[in-house]
Amino acid sequence: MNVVKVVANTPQEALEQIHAQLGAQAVVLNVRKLPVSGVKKIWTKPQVEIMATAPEPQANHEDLLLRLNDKINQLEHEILNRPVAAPQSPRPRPQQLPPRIAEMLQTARTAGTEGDGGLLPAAKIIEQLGLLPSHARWISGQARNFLGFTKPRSLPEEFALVRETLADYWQQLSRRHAKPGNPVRVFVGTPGTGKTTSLCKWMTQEVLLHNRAVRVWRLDSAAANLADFLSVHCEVLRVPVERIWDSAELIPEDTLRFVDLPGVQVGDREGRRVLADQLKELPQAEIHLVLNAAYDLGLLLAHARFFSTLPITGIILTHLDEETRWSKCWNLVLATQLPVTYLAGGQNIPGDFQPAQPEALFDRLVAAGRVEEE
Ligand SMILES: Nc1nc2c(ncn2[C@@H]2O[C@H](COP(=O)(O)OP(=O)(O)OP(=O)(O)O)[C@@H](O)[C@H]2O)c(=O)[nH]1
Ligand SMILES: [Mg+2]
Repeated sequence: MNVVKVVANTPQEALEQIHAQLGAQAVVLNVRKLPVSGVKKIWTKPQVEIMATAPEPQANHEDLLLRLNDKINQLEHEILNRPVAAPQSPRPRPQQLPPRIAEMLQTARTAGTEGDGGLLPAAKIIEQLGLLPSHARWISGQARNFLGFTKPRSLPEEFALVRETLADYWQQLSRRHAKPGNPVRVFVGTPGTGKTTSLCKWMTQEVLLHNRAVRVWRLDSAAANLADFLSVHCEVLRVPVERIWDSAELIPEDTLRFVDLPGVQVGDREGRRVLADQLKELPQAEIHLVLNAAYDLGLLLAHARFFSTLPITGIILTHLDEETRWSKCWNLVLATQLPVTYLAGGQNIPGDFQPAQPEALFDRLVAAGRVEEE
């Protein structure tokens, strides 16, 4: 990766230099204010350092589908030709595709049935890749009821059907929870999941890449909001940051509004009550539950259950630099019936922060299974 570092007096100047060197699509990796030491502080203004790189060339949609089909074909080939494991072998790891899938697929073919428990073989395989059994049964049923269902002729066709069914369900959830216009973006969750970091990443992209006007509210709740780094980051980007929400204040309609709140521990009902009262004051808010994807699924579901009394509109998954079990993402969507809105990874700002795409997440789930197999 060719990383370019630029130091300038303002973020705008730095960005102009980055664009001149790498083009308008440059990806900003990090932004920081350079400290000024000693007596120089008196006459020197702090400078801004931006690190950026050229964007990765994007594969087009058809290429991606071709690659996915190729992967599924390889997967099918491996499953059907896989040697049966020795009887003393330990329980298969959740990400492994056990040999009984091969038997099941064979049975499904020779007997002309759809396999174990009436599940579509593709649903059975994604269960082996980590999808909870109840979700696998659900998706199998849904895929059968999907518009214009005709029995798929091959496993790749069946995977394409499951992929489409899941993506369609995800879009339904997104539409169900979408807020009209330009809602206030609010971040809630347990302490330390990456709420403020996600806000900084999102805000930085909007300011530097899209030139949007942004305002930030760093609010206290039952606990004080100690995120000083948010205020420093806003200062670097020249984004106004407030400590009190004033509902009477008139803000231009195209300004993006972000609200940062301190975390609430699971079980802290008083903290959650105070938070719920604060959320009522924010009109038409898009409320993102920020979850650390490196936690176990059981813990994530417990967190989601605790916050489910709030009007959550979507989930942001952080720490994806530490976690690659993509089945967790699908289990969360299906269990909470909330869309995952953004995926974030790493401590750098803006670093990795992208809208979540259901098709890409399905492809990653399948691809991750393949990597485990190799
Ligand atoms: N590895 C990794 N670290 C992260 C990620 N997101 C945040 N962090 C780190 O996790 C720590 C907590 O991040 P914050 O953004 O302050 O978390 P928060 O949810 O706002 O925390 P509270 O406001 O105290 O509830 C910081 O050290 C971040 O740098 C991520 O995606 N990956
Ligand atoms: Mg915070």
